[in-house]
Amino acid sequence: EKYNVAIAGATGAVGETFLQILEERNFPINELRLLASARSVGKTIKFKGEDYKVQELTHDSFKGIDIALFSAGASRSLEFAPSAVKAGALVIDNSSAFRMEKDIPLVVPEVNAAAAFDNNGIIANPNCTTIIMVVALKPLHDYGKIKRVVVSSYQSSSGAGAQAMEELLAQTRAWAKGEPIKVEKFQHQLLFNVIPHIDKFTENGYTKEEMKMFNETRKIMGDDTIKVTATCVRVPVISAHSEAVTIETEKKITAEKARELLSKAPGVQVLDNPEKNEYPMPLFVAGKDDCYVGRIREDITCDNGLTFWVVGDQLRKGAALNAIQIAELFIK
Ligand code: A2P
Ligand code: 11C
Repeated sequence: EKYNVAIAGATGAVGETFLQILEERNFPINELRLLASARSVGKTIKFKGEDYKVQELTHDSFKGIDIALFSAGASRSLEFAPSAVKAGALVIDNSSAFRMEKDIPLVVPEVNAAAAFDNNGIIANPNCTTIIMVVALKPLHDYGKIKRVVVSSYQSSSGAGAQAMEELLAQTRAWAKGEPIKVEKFQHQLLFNVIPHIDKFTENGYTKEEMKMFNETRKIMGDDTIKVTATCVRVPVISAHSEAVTIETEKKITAEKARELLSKAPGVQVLDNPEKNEYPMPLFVAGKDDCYVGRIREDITCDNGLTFWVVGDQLRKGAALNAIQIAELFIK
């Protein structure tokens, strides 16, 4: 069977990755409809060697569509996803619009694939930083039950979209030419800097990105007792998010046991050879599908503590790949 697939936000950073991954995985596509803003109408995008014209995203864009992949921002999802559902499409939404809605599943296939089938037409794709963390947490939680997570993220510029990624490149070129450095997409210059501020600040002092890690982790893992304290930081990296994670578990997990559990976990690769200076880094992980874990060690400051480092390509596993893996749960 082949499916009619629409991509809302086809010209964006995630949209481009959707196309790459659909092609790589040879997703069974009958018709492909590429949607973006009026600004992009008339642009052509190549898929499997053929040119596709970008169309404007409207309420009428979804006639005959089976699967609609959304990544055009939360307000576009809120506005247009219901129209896609009405037209009979299954919506997989990459934005934060629906993630915490009670009757909308929030899915990472390695963690809670079954939840996807209990949907009313929309399935939410979690935040990229959360996805990358939970694929590593899942096998550890199943074994030792996680009580608390302390995480600091090192998020790349492309997490904020194609134009934000371009801003870091433009700042680099401007610096090299001795020209003034322009700041538009981020709050501050990102080149030669790190910015401890992703998404808006909330009343409790955490940012929305940090609260997504708290709330989404509980929903995906199906355990409202897990506590997550996150500090989310933008770093001058092009692609792939890194995270330093410390967990406290009910049952002790030794470093050796963690290595064994993580080596067997789907979607995870262990790369942990400190004697050879081998650990995951964004330059190595960008473009890869799996999340890579290294620097696994027992926390010397608490009894059942474990510390590790995880890196994932946030445009792939953190966004487009996860969404397509959700779609693959439904194809025959
Ligand atoms: P466009 O390129 O036409 O602006 P990114 O996350 O990389 O910034 O990408 C955002 C995606 O969302 C792009 O494909 C962008 O299309 C799309 N988008 C932004 N605003 C709108 C809108 N008002 N209607 C439809 N698509 C939009
Ligand atoms: C970033 N993680 O790197 C963010 C972008 O909730 O989907 C994704 C925001 C979201 O900027």
